[in-house]
Formats: sequence, C-alpha cells, structure tokens
Amino acid sequence: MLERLNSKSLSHLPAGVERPAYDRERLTPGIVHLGLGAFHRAHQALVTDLAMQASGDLSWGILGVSLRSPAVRDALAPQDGLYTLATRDAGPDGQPREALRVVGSVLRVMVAEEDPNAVLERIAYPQTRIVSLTVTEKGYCHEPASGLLRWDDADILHDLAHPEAPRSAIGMLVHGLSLRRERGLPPVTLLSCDNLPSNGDTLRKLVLAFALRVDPMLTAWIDAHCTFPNSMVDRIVPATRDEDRQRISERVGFQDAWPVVAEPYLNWVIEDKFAAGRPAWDVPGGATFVGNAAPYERLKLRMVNAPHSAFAYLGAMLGIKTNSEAAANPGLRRYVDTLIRTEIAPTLRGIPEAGLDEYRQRFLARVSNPALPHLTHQVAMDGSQKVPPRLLAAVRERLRRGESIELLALAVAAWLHYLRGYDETGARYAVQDPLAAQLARMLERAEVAARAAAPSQAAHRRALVLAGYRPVFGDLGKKPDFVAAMARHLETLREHGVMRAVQGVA
Ligand code: CS2
Repeated sequence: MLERLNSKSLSHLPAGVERPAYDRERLTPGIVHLGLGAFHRAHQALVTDLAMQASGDLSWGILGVSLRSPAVRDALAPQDGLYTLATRDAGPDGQPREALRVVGSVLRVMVAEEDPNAVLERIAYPQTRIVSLTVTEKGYCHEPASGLLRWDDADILHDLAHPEAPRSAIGMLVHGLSLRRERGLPPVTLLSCDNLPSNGDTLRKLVLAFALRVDPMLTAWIDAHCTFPNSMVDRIVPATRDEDRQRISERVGFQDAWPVVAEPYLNWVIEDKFAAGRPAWDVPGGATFVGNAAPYERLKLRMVNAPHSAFAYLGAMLGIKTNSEAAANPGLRRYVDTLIRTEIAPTLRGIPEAGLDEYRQRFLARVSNPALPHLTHQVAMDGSQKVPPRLLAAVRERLRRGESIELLALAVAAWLHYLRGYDETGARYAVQDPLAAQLARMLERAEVAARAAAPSQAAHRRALVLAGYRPVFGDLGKKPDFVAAMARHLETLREHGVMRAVQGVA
C-alpha cells in the first residue's frame, strides 16, 4: 500500500515527475475558483503553478470551490491540495506515453453546499483578486438560445431569497461582491473559463442582471470596477478513471486519489483586462494575452467543439464508446472532415484558409489520440447547452446568407436522435442534461404530432415540434429550410441508421 501524496512527498518523488520548485509554505491565496473539476485542474491550476514557479510571486494560491459534491475536497484535503496532472498521447511507436507533474497551486478546497457562507467570505476576502469559474455551460443558469438569465431556475429563485446561502455560481458571485462592496474592499476580476461564446461578456450580463434585483447600487459598483475578461481554453480533459488513479499513483510512488489526465495540447487565450492584477500566466506552456478573445472562442467552438459533438452523438448512436474510436470510423471521419471544410470553416471569415486547414488537421489528430479514452457520452451530455453555440450559431449565419446547412443539420439532428435514450445496438443510456425533463416532454409531443399526421407528413410534423423548442432553437423553428433538413435527417437516422445518414451527405 502506497503512502498518500502530500506536502511531505514532494521531496521524495521519482526523478521523472515534475513538481513545484517553490516553497508551498509561503503560498498565499489570491484566486477563488468556482468549479474545481478536471478541466480547471488541467489548465488554470497548472498554469498558475508554472507562473508562480517562474515569477516567484507566491500570492496567487487557489482556493477551490466545489459547488455541490464533496468528492474533490475529500480527495485533495489529505493531499494538502496536491494532485498529479498526466498528459498523455501515443509516441511514434503507437504506444502510450505520459508526462507527470504534481501541481502545487491549490491551497484548499471548499464545498459550497456544506458552507456557502465560507465561500462568500472568501470572495469578500481582502487578498482575493480574481474569482474564476469553470462551472460548465449549464452552471450559468441562462437560456442557451437567448443568453438571458433563467429567472424560473430553482437555484436562481433560491438565491434571490437567500443571500446568505447561495447555491448558483451567479448568486454566489453577486452576494460575495455585495459583501466586498459593503466592506469597502477593492474590486476583483471575474474570469470565466467555460466554453461559451464571449464567456466574459456573458458572465457580466448575467451577474449585472442578478445584481440589479439585489441592489441597483451594487450593479453600478460592479459595472464600474470589476472586469470580466473573455477567455478561450482548449484542452481535451476526459474524466479520470480508476485505472488512471492506479497507474499514476504507482508511477508517482504515492497514492493520489484524484489525478487528472489530459492531452499534451493546451491553448489558453485571455483578454488582459484585470481589475486587481494577475499571475504571470504568460509563461512558456501557459496563456496568451490578447486585446479581444472573441474570435479565438468562435474559432474554437466551431472548429473543435462542433465537430467534437458531431463525433460524440453519431458515435454514441453506433454504440461506440470513445471519441477516438468514433474518429477512426471512416464514414464518420469523412463526414466530420467534410462538415468542417465545407460548412464550418467558411463561416470563419478573416482567418486565412491555410490556418483553418491546419486547425482542422490538428483537431482530427487530437480527437484521435488513442491514449486518451474520452467517452462519447461525456461529450454528448448537456446538449441543450452545447448545441446552440457550437452548431446553431453557424446554422443561423449560413441560412442568412442562403448557404447550405445540410451537414450542420445532420449533427443537430443527431443530438435530437440521441435524446431517445437508446443506441443502434439497443443499449439504453440516461440522457444527462439540465433540461432533460423538458426535452423528454418535447420528444413526446413530437411523437404525438407525428402519429396524428398523415404518413407523408409525419416526419415534417415531428421536426416542427422539435425545432419549435425555443429555449434551444430560438426562432429557427420558423425557418422552413431548417425544419425540412431536421425532418429529412431524422427520418434517415430513424429508418436507416447513422451510417446511411453520413453516407448520404459526405
Ligand atoms: C468537449 C469539450 O465535453 C465536451 O463537450 O467538447 O470539453 C472539449 O474537450 C474541450 O472544449 C476541448 O478544449
């Protein structure tokens, strides 16, 4: 039985394992991070660790917050916040290779549900200068189609009524900022690192909308003093499996209850708009600062996330477990490659064709990484939040220009088809989505409408109901070309399956 990884282990790690070269005893907290999942620990926590090591400025320790689950806290508390980041790919011989670094930037993990007040106090702590977030798309409690805060969301309603014990990230930020203002403390930077278009601007709008219901003076203070840089993060980070825990612990020589596994590629682009300073994140292997991150986000959502979702839905329907297996299926790969070249890349005006081509090839190589089992169902989850920014934004633009949406529409139809909850092998799975109940009702209504229609009209009626679901599709349900494409693709998927559907378009 291996000893548990903790501060004392650092000087006993095997030679090949990188570790923080600074004195962790001297670390002080500067960042509160909401959503301490694998994604954060594979980028921001790592780059903060590298930045503190390179600059010697140890005032950027991270106080991590898990919103609900105590699991990460329970894993990392006995480890003094330490964990291993393993970056994996296949070497030239095709065999997996893996580089390890024990990351030292996380000081402590808190669980908001257990003690929301402790989180508010930390946001309102004098030394806190950045509050960052990776709470996934659904964590913003906004309607995907319109970007507006969902005032009917149970957590948002709760947080308006209970300022002392918020549950949502938005409630936590606003009530924490309110305390800062009351105490006369300086403003902070609110940094979203989630996969949303203009994530900083989106967060700003949601925070200001909520704050307006709390106190108009607070809204004015936040607006005048806090900053919300947009950022884009690109790194594939699958969920950690037990075999990763075991292999990594053995290699590190200490038991690590929750290491994180990622691809070697990392691209983090941030707008340099910080209200109260920032770590020297622009270290080698770290972030790039730019004036405007929106074009990078658009590029990434469309050239990485859209095809990722396409592989995930179509692959999952074929009963394929991982994205790399989906990308190895010649029919799926041809379809996704054609989708990127003919319908996605042309929407990214202003970027040279050669650059887009390189981006496409790199994405296909990354998703094919055989040493990184990333489950199709992991990428497939939360489709109601992911499909609008990844696929529907491009659909809208192309329709406006009178351009074909045939391939994009197949990826959207694949999501709707996925919602049925069983694949082509007959295996059932749970649809994980914050709007799962509403989506299930929508599917039911669509089937009722299809059954009530004449046989030649059934597919169209079904598509009308589905595309009419406004929280996801907005006004697209009123576009005849879109509804017709949904009807056609859904019919092929239902009657003939995924392979016929992809062969029909690419
Ligand atoms: C994936 C992303 O789970 C998903 O929806 O598409 O998490 C993807 O791996 C990252 O955005 C890559 O940067």
